[in-house]
Amino acid sequence: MVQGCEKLHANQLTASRAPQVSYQSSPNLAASVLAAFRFSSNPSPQEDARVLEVALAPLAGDAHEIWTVDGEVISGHEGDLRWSRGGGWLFCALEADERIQGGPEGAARHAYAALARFIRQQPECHVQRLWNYLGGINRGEGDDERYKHFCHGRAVGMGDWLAGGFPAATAIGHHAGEHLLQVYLLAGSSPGCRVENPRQISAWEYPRQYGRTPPTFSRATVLCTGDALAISGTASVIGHATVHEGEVVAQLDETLRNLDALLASGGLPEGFDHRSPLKVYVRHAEHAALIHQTLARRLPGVPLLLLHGDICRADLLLEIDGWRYATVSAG
Ligand code: 3EB
Repeated sequence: MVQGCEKLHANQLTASRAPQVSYQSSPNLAASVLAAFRFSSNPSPQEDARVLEVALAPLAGDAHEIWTVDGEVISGHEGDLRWSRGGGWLFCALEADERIQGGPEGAARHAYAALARFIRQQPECHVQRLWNYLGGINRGEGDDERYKHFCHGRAVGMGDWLAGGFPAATAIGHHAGEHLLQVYLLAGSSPGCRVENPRQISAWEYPRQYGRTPPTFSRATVLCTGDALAISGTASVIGHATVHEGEVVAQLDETLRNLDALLASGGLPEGFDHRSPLKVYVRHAEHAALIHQTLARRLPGVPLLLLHGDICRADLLLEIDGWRYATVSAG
């Protein structure tokens, strides 16, 4: 990926292993915490640049996600960006206000242009994973759906920044008002490796029916350290089509088949284990118990965090993203 990276500073750590991601009920913000997310239906701004309140209500599981790295983390703010770095990794987040930036398209354009400007200057300039949360994601008909405006603004804001290979991503609708766009990312000092799913068409090649501007993400990234797969939002999609409309368990089964295909495609061992945290975005809160029970049976021991969010296609009832580590750590 050609990203115009500055030379790595001599004193800059090069990552030797992936950030360790876990869900916790009451986290302690140790010096080695790169980022801490609290999932909540009404997020409030946080002083600590590593802490982000994400506008999704938890439905089951421990509502804090913690990323820990090897080494001390430093952090700061720059304009409306917040960042932290340590152990060879960079976390960066931006919250944009659609009322100021011009709706979902303008907010996405602003967010991605600002992130590009900042990240390009950093030693850890290789984006491996991106998350996007916006309100009212399915409101609007056809090409006017807010998600499609977001996709267009994201592509324009990115420009040629990630043209060498889109990172893995998630885009989910929150319920905390239509003006808030939250975007955050993980970057490293060398490129990750993009992974596609042979069961699915690449999102950037989706046909016209899904919008003027196709979504710009890949299905997963093998992190530059080679020891973890960062998995994009994965749903009940085959080829480019949604399958099992209206059937929540069948959508869950299809999603699990897509996750298995991604592990194989990324060269990871089969299955998920106690170190493979998965976030499950659930459109209808009343489906949470059934989804949780089914997943707990299919994936015993896997840390699960269920969140109340809208999937970017109105006919999708759930989506799953997460991490799969290549080896079991001693710690
Ligand atoms: C799909 O497979 C479902 O726009 O960044 C999944 C992950 C989806 C990321 C994005 C969209 C995005 O097309 C939707």
